[in-house]
Amino acid sequence: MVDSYQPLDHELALDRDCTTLSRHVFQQLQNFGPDAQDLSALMNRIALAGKLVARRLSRAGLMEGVLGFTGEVNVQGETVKKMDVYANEVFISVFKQSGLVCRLASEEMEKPYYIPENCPIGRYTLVYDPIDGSSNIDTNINVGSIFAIRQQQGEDLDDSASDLLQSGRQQIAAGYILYGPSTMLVYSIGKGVHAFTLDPSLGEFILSNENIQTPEHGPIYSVNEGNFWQWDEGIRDYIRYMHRHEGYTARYSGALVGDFHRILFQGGVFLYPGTVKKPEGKLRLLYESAPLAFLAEQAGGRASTGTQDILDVIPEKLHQRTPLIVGSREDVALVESFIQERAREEASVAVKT
Ligand code: P6P
Repeated sequence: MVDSYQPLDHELALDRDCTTLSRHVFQQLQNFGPDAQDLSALMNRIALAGKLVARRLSRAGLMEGVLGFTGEVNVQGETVKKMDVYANEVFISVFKQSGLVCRLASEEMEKPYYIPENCPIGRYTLVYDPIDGSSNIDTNINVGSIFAIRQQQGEDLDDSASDLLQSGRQQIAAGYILYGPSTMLVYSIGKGVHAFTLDPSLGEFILSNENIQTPEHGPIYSVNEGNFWQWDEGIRDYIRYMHRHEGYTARYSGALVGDFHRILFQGGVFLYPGTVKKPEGKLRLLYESAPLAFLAEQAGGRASTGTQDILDVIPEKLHQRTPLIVGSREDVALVESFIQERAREEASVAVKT
């Protein structure tokens, strides 16, 4: 028995190429029980959806009917891109006949989509934003898909999916797929955050970054400063602080997944605050902010509305929006401190008047 066996380089490379998503789930859970089997299969289906969307995006400019608008407006009141519809249908298709997921709740659908043949068996719900940042698609800039898996609770006999209106701490798994120079799938099942890179030659997502930790602090702040005059004073005070102090740099792509991915790896903060027109913010809670908040906390970071942890917010409706401040612990706290300072000042003025 060789007790200090050193694997050869090609053995290390082969082992790495065999660390697919489904195997990684089992490695984390250290068992092959029914729940582990479910999660492994669920992640495999997510990976398939990512590959189908990535394939279409990679050839969008060469194919008829892929780019541009459908002429429809979705439940969010946003114009729908052809790619939004395609990606939404991809997720539905890969979960049909899977026996895994009973319901899919999507940004693109007013009500959840039920897969009745799966419901007696699959008690999971997939909540997802099939293509986030679709305004970037026609100019070939990165976009993403965001997902979370929740356990269906109760029978949902009236198809109201009211059991989905629970805090993000009920999420079993969450992640995103970033369609960038390479296609990456980043996920967590509550045991750290891990990234897989699609190897087109294999057609597999292969483990590329394990146990990602977001730095306590980073130089990047990511926000659409075009909304400056619509923000509350506390956010404006924070932005003025960014402008007046060295060591900060702005990065903003207009697509949440890419902006979040940068913060996850390099540190700093992404924020989409409420505005005068949209005090609740633009980003959706259930399938955008809560999944990313789950990842942020798993990577040692934080996610806040500005006054409350995102993962503690209990939605009152499926497509509820929320302000989002997410990233390094110190940087999220700095934004919150400006909000709190303004609130104190406004409270003391109110007392005096
Ligand atoms: P704005 C894309 O439409 C999106 O939902 C997110 O991906 C992105 O972070 C945000 O909206 C961009 O919004 O108002 O800066 O264009």
